[in-house]
Amino acid sequence: MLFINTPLTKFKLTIVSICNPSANSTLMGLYVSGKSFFTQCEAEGFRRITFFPDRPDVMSEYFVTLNADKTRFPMLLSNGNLLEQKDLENNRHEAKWHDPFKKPCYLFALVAGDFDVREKTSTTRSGREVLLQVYSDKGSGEQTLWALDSLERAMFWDEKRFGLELDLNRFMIVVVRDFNMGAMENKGLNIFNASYVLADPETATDTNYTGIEAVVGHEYFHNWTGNRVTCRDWFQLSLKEGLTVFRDQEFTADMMARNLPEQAALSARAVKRIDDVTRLRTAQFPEDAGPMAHPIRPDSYQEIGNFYTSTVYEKGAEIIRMQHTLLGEQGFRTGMDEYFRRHDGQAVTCDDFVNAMESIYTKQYPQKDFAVFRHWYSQAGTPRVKVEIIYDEVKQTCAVTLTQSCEKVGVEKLHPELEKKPFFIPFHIGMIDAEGNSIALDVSSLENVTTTINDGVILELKEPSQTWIFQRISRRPFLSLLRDFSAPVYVDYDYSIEELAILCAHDKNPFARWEAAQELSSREILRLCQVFEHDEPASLNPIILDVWKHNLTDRSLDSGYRAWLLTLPAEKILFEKLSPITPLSLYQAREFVRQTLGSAHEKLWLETYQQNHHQGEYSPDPISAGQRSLKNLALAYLISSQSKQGIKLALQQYQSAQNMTDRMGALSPLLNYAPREISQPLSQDFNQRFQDNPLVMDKWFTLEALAAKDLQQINGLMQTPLFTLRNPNRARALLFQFCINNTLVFHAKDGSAYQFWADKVCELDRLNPEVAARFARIMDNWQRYASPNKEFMQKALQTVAQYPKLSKNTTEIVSKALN
Ligand code: HT7
Ligand code: ZN
Repeated sequence: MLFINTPLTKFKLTIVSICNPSANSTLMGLYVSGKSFFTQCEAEGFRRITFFPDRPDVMSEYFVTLNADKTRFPMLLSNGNLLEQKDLENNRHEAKWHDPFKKPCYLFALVAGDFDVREKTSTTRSGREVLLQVYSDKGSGEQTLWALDSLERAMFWDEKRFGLELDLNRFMIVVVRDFNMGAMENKGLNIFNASYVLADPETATDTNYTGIEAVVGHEYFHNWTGNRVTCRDWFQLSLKEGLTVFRDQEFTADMMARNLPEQAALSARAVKRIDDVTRLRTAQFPEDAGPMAHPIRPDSYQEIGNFYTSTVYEKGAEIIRMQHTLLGEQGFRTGMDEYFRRHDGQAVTCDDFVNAMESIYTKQYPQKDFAVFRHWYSQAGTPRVKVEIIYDEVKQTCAVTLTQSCEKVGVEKLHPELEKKPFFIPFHIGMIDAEGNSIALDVSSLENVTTTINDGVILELKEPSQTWIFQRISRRPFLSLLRDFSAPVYVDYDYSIEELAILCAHDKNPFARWEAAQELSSREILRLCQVFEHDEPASLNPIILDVWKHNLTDRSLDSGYRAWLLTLPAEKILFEKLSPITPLSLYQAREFVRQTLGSAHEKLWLETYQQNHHQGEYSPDPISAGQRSLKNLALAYLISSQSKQGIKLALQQYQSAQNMTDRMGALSPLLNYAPREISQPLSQDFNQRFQDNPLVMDKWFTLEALAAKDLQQINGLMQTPLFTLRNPNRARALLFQFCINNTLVFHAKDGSAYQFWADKVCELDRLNPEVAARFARIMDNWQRYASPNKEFMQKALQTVAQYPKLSKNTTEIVSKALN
């Protein structure tokens, strides 16, 4: 506590702080990574550096002087503009920086060290010259070209799409190897986890390239949505994060569709949307159904570090996207302009953002009310929308009724007096006939319909239940529902398998077509899960075989999109549909479907492989990346079904690979499914080849963690000299990946891996509470598992809860889970 007994007039306060950055393993505040100094101040790191009213609404102008040994720390960086740099006595030097913009202290940063620098000058749309720079550890400068170019693309995109220009003369990105998250948007001095900057074809995959572009964009876009307009308090975190995720998603979609003909552009956009929705369903839907469920604007927290969640980020982005859908592209842009007009330079709330959007919406639609939309900010849980239709052949009408519901979740359950209010759900639908032709939807006499998009319409569901009657529907339609995933909800509609098969093959909306394939295969896997639970003989519904054959051979579709159409739903998404969760039989069922599809269509997979296998110079563009993803998917199907030809192709691909996507695309299925004597030498080769590249060694640890057949192998990997818990990337690569994605070993019925998890949470907690708390969340949904897993999980959680001196971060997670 600091008491200042001075009259309430202007005064100067000097504080001298002494800290020990090399002993700081939390990676919050000022710390050492390699031989350099870095800071991480969001959310509450600045208070670890000096006394300060560390809140986002306290905004100050910073003058920073850095003074250091010139040999060890030739580069001294901070936010804003460099005022002067000069040599001092005793081989020391100093640099003075000034950031002209007032900012909260969470955006403060300093870096001191020796780096490779890649830079370019660029010109903003108003004609100002700006310097863009990427600093990375010595020897890695060759790998920063893609990041620097991505930064310039982000700069141009924000000018074009939102009219937002860079407001500084210099924009720096600095790479750090030890970092708790992906990157940090400090004003003018972004600090990045190396995994989101460094890339070259030999060491980075297509996913890495896309991830770098997206994260570089994300942090750059924060300069306006987060830095120029910031949060009043941390409950408003989604104000900047949800909005900035939405902006980075749109940036990636526009980059992916760039320069493509119309059809290919549509499918590239669909690929991006599918990817985002898959991420939402894998991480956010389970979160919204568990003990950590919270609205995108949480009402309470014990430790803000625990609320950098998928809900605040990804669901937050969906809530922004719905406003974009309701206002339209132009209306949304006007709303953004209005938001900046009202709030530039301020620390504001989510309500302020919605007010700006609402002002445009009510101008556009004076008779409509936007108020209900705010419930998305105050209520948690994933709503369900039940769809019912009545088709009248005589009147040629089709009545569509939507009914919404949302169970209480998380702390909402502790408040019986609370009634959940309806959400404002923009529900995009289309109708097709049996041949896949669109049925025109006449909305002239309908209310509560927003816009028509191509051949579909947006139904505005605001009440518990509403009906829309469509006229002149001459045939019983097939419903294409929640196109483009227009709202973050579950849809309940009683499709027949045959209807789904039609949609899988013909829906004109690429997202909905993929969705139909997911629904069809989900149903089959869940049915087979019961079959395996009861040890009954299993066989695959031939309709699935037909649909997969149709899509495998539909060469009118781009490869990248086709790869998604042919991918089975992720285990985590399927877990959400099971009550109770039986992880091992679900795993068995999913594998059975994959292997059956692999062997039944072996010839087609081999052909698909050949059609998409091209050697030549690497390019991360979406068409080439799509071809690699389809051919590697083909390999995975083939090898999982023990195809000799598939194994042979993978061995060849591994040996001749000229890029990391191909190398891993071959190695991963071999490690998982081929005999150990085939895969082991390749894994060793991979390890030897890339020993000196930490990011590739992370990949190796993940490959091994996912292929491990018992806990002993994981313990063995932890004993290798390259493993350390101090580096979050390494801990994530081995431990997180093992616990999240190696279902067979992690969920073994003896519960041994759960105790292993408990030990590692405690070990990690002593070093780095932020990362430990994230790791602890793996057990969030333990109550929904079947016995005996459930009891073993509970015991493991209790072990952690009883650990002496457990951090506040991890305590919040395990106590909520056990409650
Ligand atoms: N705004 C950044 C959040 C962040 C962070 C939060 C807690 C601990 C460490 C952290 N590093 C970065 C990242 C972003 O969303 O852009
Ligand atoms: Zn962010």
